[in-house]
Amino acid sequence: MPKKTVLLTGASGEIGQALIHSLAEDPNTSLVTVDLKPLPGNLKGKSIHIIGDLLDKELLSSLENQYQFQLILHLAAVLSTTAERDPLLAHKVNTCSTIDLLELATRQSQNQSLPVKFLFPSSIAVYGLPDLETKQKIPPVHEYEWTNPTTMYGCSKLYCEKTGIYYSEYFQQLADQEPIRLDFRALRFPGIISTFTIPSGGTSDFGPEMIHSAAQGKPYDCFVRPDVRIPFMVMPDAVLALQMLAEVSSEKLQNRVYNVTSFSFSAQDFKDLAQKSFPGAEINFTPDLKRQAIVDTWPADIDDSAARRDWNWKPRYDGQDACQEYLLQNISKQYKA
Ligand code: AKB
Repeated sequence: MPKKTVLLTGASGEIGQALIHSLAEDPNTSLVTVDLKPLPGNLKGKSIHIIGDLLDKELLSSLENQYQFQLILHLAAVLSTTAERDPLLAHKVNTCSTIDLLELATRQSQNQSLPVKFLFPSSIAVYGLPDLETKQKIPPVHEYEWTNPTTMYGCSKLYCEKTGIYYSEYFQQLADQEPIRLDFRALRFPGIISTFTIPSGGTSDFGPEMIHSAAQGKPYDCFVRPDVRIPFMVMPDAVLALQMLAEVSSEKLQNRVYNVTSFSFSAQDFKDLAQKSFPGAEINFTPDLKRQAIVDTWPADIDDSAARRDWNWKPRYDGQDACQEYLLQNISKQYKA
């Protein structure tokens, strides 16, 4: 069987690192990774790693000339808090790099006469609820509701979703002959929690930061109110969702953009979980009103029934106990070493 060539951008980030572990296990995959940073030592040798900036046109043309990709996982992005501090940087990194890669994937789809699959991690940040009262009373939000983002990160993710759909469905729609187009698929992720890495620059980071601080015996000052609630999932489920969506045949997909979620936790739920597992953990709440206001526009829960219907999505870890099994046990081991 000929090897499948996969491009993974943002490879040194949290999801990127987790994905490399599983992608590199497949002997039929040749993995090319790109990031501004080197890979951590435990991932060295698992891919052809290129250190570089996706905004560098020369880097992109050398990737295009050297490889024919069948799958692109475009993870590189500036997260929501960092993006608010530098919206222009977020625009460049999040949207310009995406459009350049969509162009590359389109050319390669045509050269190979085969749609290149383009997997894109979107986010609950594409939603923008007008006020807390609405957040508290509405049912889990569907993909087509409340898409009025209030952050540059959310705007850029929504723009990339729409542009990906455009390249998949309408690119060169005026041409005499229907072109071969790429196959764009996106997941709207909730906050993600990993045992092995700590996020940075996000606004859902209060959950993972609290658990990691408690595991290290460090005090934690939470930047949102105790009642602030959003959806979350643990890293193995984020990887599972990307892999499932990459593998499902296109006939089964009724959408190109899917919500995926696992459990909804408030900041207080995280505190309870952390203190149950690490008795004596010191956790206080000192809300940063501006960051908290961002989380207040994100839904408390999202509806992922379309993913369940079309590609049998189901998280492996979907509750407090399961979360404890993956997260807390592994985290204790990590910090004991
Ligand atoms: C962030 O907080 O920016 C991200 C997200 C919710 O997409 N973790």
